Amino acid sequence: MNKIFNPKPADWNTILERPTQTVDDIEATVSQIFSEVQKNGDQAIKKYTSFFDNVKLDNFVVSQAEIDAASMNVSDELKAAIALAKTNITKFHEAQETPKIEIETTKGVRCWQEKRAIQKVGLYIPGGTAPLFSTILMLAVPAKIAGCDEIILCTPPNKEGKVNPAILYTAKLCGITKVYNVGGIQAIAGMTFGSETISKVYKIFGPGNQFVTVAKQLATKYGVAIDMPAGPSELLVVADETANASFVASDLLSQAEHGTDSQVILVTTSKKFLDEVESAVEAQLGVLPRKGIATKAINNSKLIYVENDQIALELINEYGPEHFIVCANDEDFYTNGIQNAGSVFVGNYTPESAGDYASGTNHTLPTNGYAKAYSGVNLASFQKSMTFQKITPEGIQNIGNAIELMAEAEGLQAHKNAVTLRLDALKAKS
Ligand code: HSO
Ligand code: ZN
Repeated sequence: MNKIFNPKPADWNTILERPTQTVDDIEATVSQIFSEVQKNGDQAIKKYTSFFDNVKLDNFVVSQAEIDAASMNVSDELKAAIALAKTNITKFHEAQETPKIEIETTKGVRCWQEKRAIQKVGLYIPGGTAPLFSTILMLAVPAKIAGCDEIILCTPPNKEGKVNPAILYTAKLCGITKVYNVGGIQAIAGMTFGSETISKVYKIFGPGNQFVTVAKQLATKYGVAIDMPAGPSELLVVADETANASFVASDLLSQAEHGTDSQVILVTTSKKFLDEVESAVEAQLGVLPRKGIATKAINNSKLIYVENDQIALELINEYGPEHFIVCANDEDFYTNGIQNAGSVFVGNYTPESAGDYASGTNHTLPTNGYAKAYSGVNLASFQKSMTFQKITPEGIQNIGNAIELMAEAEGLQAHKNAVTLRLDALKAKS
């Protein structure tokens, strides 16, 4: 791990630079596949499934029988764990429901705001080295609470052309009935344009590799919304001598094992603690099944010593981590002062894994500094805010003249007329 002592603020950005992602060469491939899927639908989707995933599928709809059968291949213990996680995620996301807001802004002018579900959403669940069935809970639970009418799920086939049973089991548990055995660019293109089999959606959610990320960005050019621009996982821990070095090391490794490009950072006000974490990481890393991946991520990671909490906080806000763990004596200083982070974990007994699976918060979060401007997935991600208004004759008399004057000043006579006609009609009546 790279140790850095008292970095100057002018150097923070360079030190905290994210591992670079090359997207230029991917864009051409993504565009090509998009235009083929737009033109040839299912046939193009199957062609690219065979090309990228090396499986030939006559039909990529996962049958109800297959979805039902998955339950046999998930242990009772795991089912109970998934049920606990689902309960907590449901509780936390149900509590995010907001009431209708209604006020009279001026006498006779009533304005209100209501939420409506996004009718059609597509969830993307990656396969690859770790089948993240927990992400289904994070996306499908709020989608159901919001009341989305159509929730479809795309996930890539494994070498045998099948979907991991835990993914199918969790999808069924969440009430998803349409599961497609399709991944990568072709899945995102399918959800963007629709095909004979896949229905077109209004918003696409979920993590993925660089190809999926670029494909989601291209989807937005065709008017499909996405949850957020995604990037490799990140964790920043701030800790002082009141923290536990092996706990902190385990947290750093938990994010490091996601991918070779994951970024984990320790910021500490104790030089002794910094050394303790370094040794603890080395000790724990050696026995991890995914040590190959985690080692590469750890090699890029930083252990940063700063003189006090104030400097630490400024540096953290400048970085804007996806996950932020606070293991410091003055917790409140950090929880009150943090401006830019996807999700915050407070205290020595709050591992980031808790939020990944079972505490109730969402684990689909902004990376790559997007925490400065984006929220993580939450109930509102599956809703739109709509505004309504109703104006009485008294109301239009109260605000009409202001509208006329402003419309006139903008040179928009027709706008002014829409008010003037009504005010004249009211005058004639009285
Ligand atoms: N930490 C990941 C989510 C996840 N972790 C799923 C385990 N499973 C999001 O950055
Ligand atoms: Zn994780």
